[in-house]
Amino acid sequence: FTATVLGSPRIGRNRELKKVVEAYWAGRADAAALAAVGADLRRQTWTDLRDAGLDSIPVNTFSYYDQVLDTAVLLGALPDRVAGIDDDLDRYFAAARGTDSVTPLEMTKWFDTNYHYLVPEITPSTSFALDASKVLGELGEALELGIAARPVIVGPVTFLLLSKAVGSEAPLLDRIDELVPLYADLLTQLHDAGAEWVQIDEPALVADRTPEEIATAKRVYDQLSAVETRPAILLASYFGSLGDALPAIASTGVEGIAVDLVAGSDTLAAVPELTRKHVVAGVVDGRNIWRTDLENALTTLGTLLGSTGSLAVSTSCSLLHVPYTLQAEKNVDKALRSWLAFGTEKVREVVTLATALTEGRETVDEEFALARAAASTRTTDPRLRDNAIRARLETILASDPGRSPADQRRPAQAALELPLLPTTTIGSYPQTTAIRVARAALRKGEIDDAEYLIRMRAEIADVVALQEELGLDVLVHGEPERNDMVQYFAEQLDGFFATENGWVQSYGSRCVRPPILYGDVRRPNPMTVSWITYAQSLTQRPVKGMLTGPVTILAWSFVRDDQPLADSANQVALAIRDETVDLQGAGIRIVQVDEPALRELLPLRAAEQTAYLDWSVGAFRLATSGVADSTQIHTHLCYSEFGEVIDAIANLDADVTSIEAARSHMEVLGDLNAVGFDLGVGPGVYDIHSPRVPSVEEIAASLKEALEAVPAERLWVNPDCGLKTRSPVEVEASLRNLVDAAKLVRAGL
Ligand code: THG
Ligand code: ZN
Repeated sequence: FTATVLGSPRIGRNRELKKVVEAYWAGRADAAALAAVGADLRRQTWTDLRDAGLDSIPVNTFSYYDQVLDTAVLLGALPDRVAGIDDDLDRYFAAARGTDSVTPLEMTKWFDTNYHYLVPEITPSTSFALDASKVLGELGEALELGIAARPVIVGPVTFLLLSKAVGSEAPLLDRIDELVPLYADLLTQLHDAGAEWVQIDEPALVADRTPEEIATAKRVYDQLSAVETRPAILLASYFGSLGDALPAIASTGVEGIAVDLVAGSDTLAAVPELTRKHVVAGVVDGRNIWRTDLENALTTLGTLLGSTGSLAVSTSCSLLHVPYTLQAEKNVDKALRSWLAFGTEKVREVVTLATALTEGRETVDEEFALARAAASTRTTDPRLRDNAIRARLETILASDPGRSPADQRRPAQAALELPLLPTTTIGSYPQTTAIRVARAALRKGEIDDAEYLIRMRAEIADVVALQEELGLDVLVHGEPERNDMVQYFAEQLDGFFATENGWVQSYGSRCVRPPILYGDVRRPNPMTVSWITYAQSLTQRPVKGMLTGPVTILAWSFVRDDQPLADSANQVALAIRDETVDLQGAGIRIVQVDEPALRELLPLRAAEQTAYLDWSVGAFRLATSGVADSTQIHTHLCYSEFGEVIDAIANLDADVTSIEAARSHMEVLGDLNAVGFDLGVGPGVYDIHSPRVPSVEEIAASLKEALEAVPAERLWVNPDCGLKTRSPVEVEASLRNLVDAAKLVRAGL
């Protein structure tokens, strides 16, 4: 084949799958309705890809929840605790979401993307068994429609490397020999069902792998390619370079290898075995939304012709990570529109490039001319270069001494007159029905800005009154005016475009609309000051200003590809810095700059991590060093798996850091101590992801445990994350206990 993509979005152009899945969970749709929507979406996806001109079409990329969970089902590796649930679909969703009596699988980030997968749990007693019904079903449906279907499955090496070993310390890759026969059997079944090609995804091979792991991968594909009756195997890599894994894989009998030529930089000419392989060249970026430079891509493809057996054009990874189509955007200006390509448009680029390759460039001259014209307006558009902003940034970067040392800031902040073990919350309060109703009414034009303001202020007043009554020490305004924090800031900053319908699946049925950062960042007006100062006007206690940090804003946006990410981060940081200074000027004495995504952007390869941590920490410090010593800077990080970023967290130099640590206090605090962290820290004392109300005793015990690792002068008391998703009743009860627990422990100091 000559033109393909590695996968497609599946949530539906209008989020049809999200809606029916959520209706099924709520008992408003039955399994038949769910199946019908799924079948419809698959048919539509495949026929669209075929009609666009692809000659090999990925199937089995559909999922009711997640492709890694589907792989666990394929291999008979669901956890024992759901085994008693008879219905297949209900068992599947129980593993994904839990039930009243069953905890769900953990969820974590899919490599360095914003997609989250469910982490299979493998125990010593897991006995793998093949259940190929889903992939065979989709293959059958597609073949019946006359689609040139290429089933896609997650490979055994990636499956084991992404799973979690439970009840054993041994590396899960040791279990590979249990999986190989299952995959071999699957290959034969797919062949017998009519598949000519199968795509086996092994993205784990683009991260740092030991020589032993690479040798294992080679052995696995030696064995699988030795299976007699099977489709041709396309080993798909994406999200980076294969590095040493490339010659290893190329030396096996697999027929095809997909390489990511956008995120990766493998030199194919250095691997002679590739002259006997079908190489699927990922030259169209599957993860970002920029129009491809066709000229450049065709040049790359041209250089590969000599070093590959045969060549196909593809996206660099599945299109799962971009919105369906630019056609759904009505409010994009003409210039910006011409620079963009979403899913549908990327498929067209793949076909154009494949046509240029096989039939000559002149047959698609028009497409090339359009791409060239767009590229040239993108270099000259004034929005991409604001010289005043750039000059100001340069000046600050060159002259900013940074904040004073922490031991100078501490006395300056004593005027806050906080007690030992100060109590606070992370920022958001429950998004009540009244808030949602007001937002919807504003959107539909049923109420005007003035009425919206009145309603949001009423929410803020309620939240402030509640916190005073509960006796919290540092208050927040509750963020009623924000739905998604990144979208909220992007809407107010020049240089960002917020899409109307650019939904991308984040996990399960949940989606986000990442804003598009296309130009230089400018903050035309203060973004949060009026909300925070209103809250502060209602109380004598300090109210924290709430901002999102530059790294998180970038991590959850589509970013510029025409300058280093570090430069974009500094521009966003400058806007956030200006906001902190304005908050301070308006009398706000504590400002929190959240970086929940600091860990998310960490490069997959260790060699690139130091540089990333340097610029990301630098951007945070730039954002927070404009204020006086007397202004207390807080930050919040959403996870406790610090690992390789622990030094970076200390280097953020925030006066107070709140972290998710309801589960293992001592571990996280011990890790922080080990890197010499000596600033304020608020390890979450209860888990907001559960509806359970923690008791006073429980929270007090948790605080006492924390006090064994951290002196009382540095310990803060807070939940482990924002309260947006909880009910008001749970929040009030939990916070009452939290304040009581803090008092109890304080009294014993
Ligand atoms: N904001 C953004 N990106 C994110 C997160 C975020 N990426 C990582 C993480 N947080 C993902 N978590 C979520 C949690 C909830 C939802 C989406 C991602 C969610 N989405 C609504 C839905 O699908 O119904 C739509 C929200 C909306 O209207 O904007 O609930 O916090 N940018
Ligand atoms: Zn959090």
